[in-house]
Amino acid sequence: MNGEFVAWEDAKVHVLTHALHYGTGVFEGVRAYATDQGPAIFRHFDHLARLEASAKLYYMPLPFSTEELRTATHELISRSGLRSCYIRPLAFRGHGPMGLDPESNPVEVSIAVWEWGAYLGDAGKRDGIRARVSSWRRMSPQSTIPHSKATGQYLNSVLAKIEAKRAGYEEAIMLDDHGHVSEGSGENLFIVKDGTIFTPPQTASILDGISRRSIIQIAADLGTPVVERAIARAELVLADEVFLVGTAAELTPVREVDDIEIGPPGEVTREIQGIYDDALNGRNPRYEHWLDRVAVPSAV
Ligand code: PPE
Repeated sequence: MNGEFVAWEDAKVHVLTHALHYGTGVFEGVRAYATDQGPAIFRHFDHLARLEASAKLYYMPLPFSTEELRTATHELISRSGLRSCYIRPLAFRGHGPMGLDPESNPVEVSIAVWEWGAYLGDAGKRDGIRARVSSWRRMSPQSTIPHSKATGQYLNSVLAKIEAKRAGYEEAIMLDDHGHVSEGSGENLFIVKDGTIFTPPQTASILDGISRRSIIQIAADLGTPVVERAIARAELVLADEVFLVGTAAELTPVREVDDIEIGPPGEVTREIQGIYDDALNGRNPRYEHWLDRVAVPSAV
């Protein structure tokens, strides 16, 4: 936290922290996986680059370089003793003047690690989840910045998630302000139709997901065509396969949308999920360059 290692119970902020009042923070969600050669952080550089981009879009200068954040994360994992973990870097406007102009508030930075299992459940990863199209639209780029992973913007996802859960579904799928499919509350979305994979484009109010990029690369390497284009709501239920991808959710199939059965996880989903799981867990040499390996003291 702000350059120091702080015990879990001491990692606290003042109630007048600017970001608590106005949502002026940016963050990342990253995972490290236990491999034969110790913990490996998946696409760490890409996540840190996106953190910088998120901060830039909100006029927030980061007080640490990417390399400093990377080194601190390595040491944090090493000290924690965790072999696999979720990693949450956060940069936010701290305690200072109140009011909407944050530019003289300090930018504080923390990184936390903890164990976090399957985000949409182990059964969800295996058998697929039930999703509904949200009544809430994904935030418009005309009012905030979908490309920035900013804390305040997550109120939008929180509303969608609460609505979906209370109605008995595991996840919400949000449309953009044109009524085209955008993404899940915390995942990007893919559909498969007649052997082609489709995913909403950068202009559909999506977060530029790092799992999304990885899936596009894996599909390209398999020779499976991937098309980034606007997706109509009806195409979700008419798809052969639907799946969600994100750091927390990894690759989670969707078996039902709006109470209409799509079916158990299909062939394309299964194949890509298998390759992706191997890549995450350091079992596929082809994707070794995606791993940032953490040196930890060997067990005594
Ligand atoms: N869209 C949204 C809105 C989103 O929050 C995420 C990640 C993604 C897409 C996928 O991005 P990526 O992780 O780079 O593939 N959501 C993070 C936060 C989840 C949370 O509940 O917190 C995550 O998966 O870590």
